[in-house]
Amino acid sequence: MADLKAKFLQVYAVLKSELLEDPAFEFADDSLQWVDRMLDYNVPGGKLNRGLSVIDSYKLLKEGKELTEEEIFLASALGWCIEWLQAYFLVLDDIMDSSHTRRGQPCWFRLPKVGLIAVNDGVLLRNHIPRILKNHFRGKPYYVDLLDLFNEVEFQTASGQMIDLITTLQGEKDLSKYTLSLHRRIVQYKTAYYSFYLPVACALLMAGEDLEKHVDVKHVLVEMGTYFQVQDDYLDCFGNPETIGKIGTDIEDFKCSWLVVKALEICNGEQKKVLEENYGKPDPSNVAKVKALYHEINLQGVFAEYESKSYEKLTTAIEAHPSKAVQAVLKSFLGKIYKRQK
Ligand code: GPP
Ligand code: MG
Ligand code: MG
Ligand code: MG
Repeated sequence: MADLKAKFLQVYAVLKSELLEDPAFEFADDSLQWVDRMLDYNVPGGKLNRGLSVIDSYKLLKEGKELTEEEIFLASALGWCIEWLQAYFLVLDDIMDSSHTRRGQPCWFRLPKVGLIAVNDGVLLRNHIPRILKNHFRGKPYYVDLLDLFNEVEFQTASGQMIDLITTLQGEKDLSKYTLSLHRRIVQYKTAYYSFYLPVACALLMAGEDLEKHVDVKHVLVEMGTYFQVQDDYLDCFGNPETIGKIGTDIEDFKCSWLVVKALEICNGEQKKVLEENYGKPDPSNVAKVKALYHEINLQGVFAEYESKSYEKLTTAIEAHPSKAVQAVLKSFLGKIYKRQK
């Protein structure tokens, strides 16, 4: 595994240098340096779970057959396309959420020299993906399906992000619209497709599979992605910023987070008033009151219960799948995220 990660990281260096030598654009030294630095700052510094799981999944689909060097390279390149997509989303998401830190460093747009140039960097990151695909997959029978997959998933994510954002609009701040079904819709679209379905779908395409025949796999992965975003919402408030590498902003941002939805379900009239008066305000004293309320109603306990129930449900769904190889892919995913602290 360590060996695979080392190989995966080597592929990043190859892809980056190809992009920097792109014949479609004559980079001057300063633009070359900008892209180089922008990529290193935003692409490889995360957990790399999404990217690595393309190779993992492909390997499991091949049922233990030794992968060729070419297969490892291609699966890694697809994994990096997902990491590029993630970098593009995060650079822009941090602007939209007014976040401060990401992966243990200031958000890219917070750097004095960057600011809103980060918007264009997001566009560039996004445009790198079809260039990587063109460089390495143009001749493959599944090339068109790959392009279509990335486009579809990007559309779904941007649609989820839109709902995430417009539900928080100033002047329409109304907690009564925050329900579990709205939350589900947001997280399914903004997180689950690109984080969970996309890596497995890439591996399936590489293995010559027809994605239309794997709707049941998609269904389980979307459920898993939903669970993953509930964890993200939980960690936004209860996680250790040192460990998760980011400082939460969901309370300040009036987000339709799983925590506030659950709190609204549990609260009595008086507690609801505390939420209404303090949720979605930037002042630390308002945020502290919301957090104190979360503790008072034991949201941590509610989450722990949700977490073990989700694990059980997902395991049952996985074990119902007819293919042992697919089961192994899904179980490996679940194992990586169950009770995660970051
Ligand atoms: C995660 O939401 C969702 C995304 C990163 C998708 C962004 C999509 C765009 C089209 C820009 P989040 O805000 O809870 O993530 P985090 O907690 O990591 O900031
Ligand atoms: Mg965010
Ligand atoms: Mg966001
Ligand atoms: Mg979050």
